[in-house]
Amino acid sequence: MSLKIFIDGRYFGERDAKVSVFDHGLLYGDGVFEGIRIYNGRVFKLKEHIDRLFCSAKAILLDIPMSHSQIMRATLETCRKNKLRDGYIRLIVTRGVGTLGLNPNRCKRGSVIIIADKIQVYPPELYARGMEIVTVPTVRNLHSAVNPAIKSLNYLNNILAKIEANNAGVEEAVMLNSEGFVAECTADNIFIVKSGKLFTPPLSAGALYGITRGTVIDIAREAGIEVSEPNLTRYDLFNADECFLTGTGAEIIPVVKIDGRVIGSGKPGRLTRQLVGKYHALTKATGEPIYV
Ligand code: PXG
Repeated sequence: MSLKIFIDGRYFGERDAKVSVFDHGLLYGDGVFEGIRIYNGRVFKLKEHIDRLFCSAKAILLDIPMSHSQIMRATLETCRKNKLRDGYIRLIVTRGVGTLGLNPNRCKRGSVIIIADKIQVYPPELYARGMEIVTVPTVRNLHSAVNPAIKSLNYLNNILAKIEANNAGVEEAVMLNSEGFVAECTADNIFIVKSGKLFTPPLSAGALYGITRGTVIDIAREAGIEVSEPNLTRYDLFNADECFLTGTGAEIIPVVKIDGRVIGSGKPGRLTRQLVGKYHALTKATGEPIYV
């Protein structure tokens, strides 16, 4: 069955779901997006994702031509039309159709696209064994250039880092900022455990305000685990007891080797496994119901 894709208030089949070659989303990466998960017939953290979409849009002076509640309803409707119980939603707002010049004022109206599909996840062995990651030469965008808090369609900074990770034979890269502090990975935030406490880089180090990151911080604090957000160096990563990444796609994935250094015991750690259990329980039990 062909997917039904929402574009500006109408639904199109996969073959007909197209945007103009004059859309500045394509010409310049001018737009914002969100990646959202569907678990068990519910959209997980939908409000938080739409809030972040509006924050990203505000930062780039992009008027979203729908309200928060209209986007919420259209997202749920798109899930229903595609009969999904588990899956992945890509919410995109582009600057819209303009001229061959980067001036966004030439674009009359932003375009809203919602794709809801099945999800491809990392293989289960990777979660069981833990993954290996490397730090890469490409540094995270400066705040003063393109703020990494903006989830924009301009992902080349991350893509270059991903290529460098692939070239090193691993799946994910740790990106440092221009001062050499740990920022985040290409599509995930990073955490370490040291002496029973949880640490993750601050947003000011160049991390996205990850929704999974926020959820994990809440879960950990509720379980009485101390969480702080200091600047971290590669040395801190190498000497951690445990390490894991968080993201909508990856959920919580243990890391067991960084730049050739074995982390902790070389196996997914106890605290990481505890958080994974709590996270899975939350994804199953909460979220915006699709079928009511
Ligand atoms: N950092 C970056 C740069 C991201 O793009 C995260 C951290 C994690 O944030 P959330 O809010 O998801 O916990 C992201 C999220 C994909 C995909 O298709 C990428 C993301 C999310 C979902 C899917 O590669 N990136």
